[in-house]
Amino acid sequence: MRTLVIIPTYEERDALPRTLARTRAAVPGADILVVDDNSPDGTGELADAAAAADPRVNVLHRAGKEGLGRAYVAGFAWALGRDYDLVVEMDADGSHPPEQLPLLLERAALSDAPDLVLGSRWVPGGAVVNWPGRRQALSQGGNLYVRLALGVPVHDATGGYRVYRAATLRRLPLAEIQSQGYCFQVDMTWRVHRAGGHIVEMPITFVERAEGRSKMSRQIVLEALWRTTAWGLAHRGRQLRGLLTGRPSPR
Ligand SMILES: Nc1nc2c(ncn2[C@@H]2O[C@H](COP(=O)(O)OP(=O)(O)OP(=O)(O)O)[C@@H](O)[C@H]2O)c(=O)[nH]1
Ligand SMILES: [Mg+2]
Repeated sequence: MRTLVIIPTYEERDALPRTLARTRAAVPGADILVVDDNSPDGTGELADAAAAADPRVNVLHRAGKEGLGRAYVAGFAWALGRDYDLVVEMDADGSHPPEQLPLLLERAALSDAPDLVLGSRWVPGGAVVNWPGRRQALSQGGNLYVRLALGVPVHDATGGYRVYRAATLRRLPLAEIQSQGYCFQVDMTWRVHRAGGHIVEMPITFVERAEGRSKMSRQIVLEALWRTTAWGLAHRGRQLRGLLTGRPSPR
């Protein structure tokens, strides 16, 4: 299976080199695409140097910081313009240990052909290292809210360590996506679910970043909250209308 690992970066100068080296070692047959939003700290130049030294490393430069969602949509378009079978999302900050990727890819290649393999912190065997209780509560509470509001039957819809089948991405209206922060992950999960996709969760160990600075912000949490609420209300409204008219709406 031809595989592309997309790594979005914004000011990841300290973490990126090691993440690239670990990823190359863990999945030597996979290509890598770094999507950098013109990081002021020189991450883009660093990625260029890595690409010059290694034909499996590629770089997509974007003009400025537009959020994780936009960076991934651009990365997906790059992937779909080429001949990949599997497309991976992975953070640059070391939170998603590349050594776990072979297992996720193996699962994606099984004969039930999942549309999406979610690396999950919140299934048995999953774990989080070095996160304060506050962050764990936010992630678990957020995921509970997503499950209740949208009826998506997964435990870690907000996680960003995942494998998509390229053919599945090709069928989704990616250009429509408005989500910017990590609510992008919820948005994508829900789109795959509504399209009737087969989603499986695999336990991962998430490790809090050791270098650099988190881009999580109050604004990103609020975006996820309001968008999920709006989608949930629309979804439950459709279901209710379906019940009342005797025409149950699809999921
Ligand atoms: N290209 C691009 N990458 C981004 C942007 N925002 C975040 N990233 C990258 O996306 C990945 C996840 O961002 P983090 O800052 O780790 O955010 P997070 O994982 O939600 O938050 P923490 O768990 O606190 O680290 C990292 O590799 C970031 O460098 C952005 O606007 N553009
Ligand atoms: Mg992170």
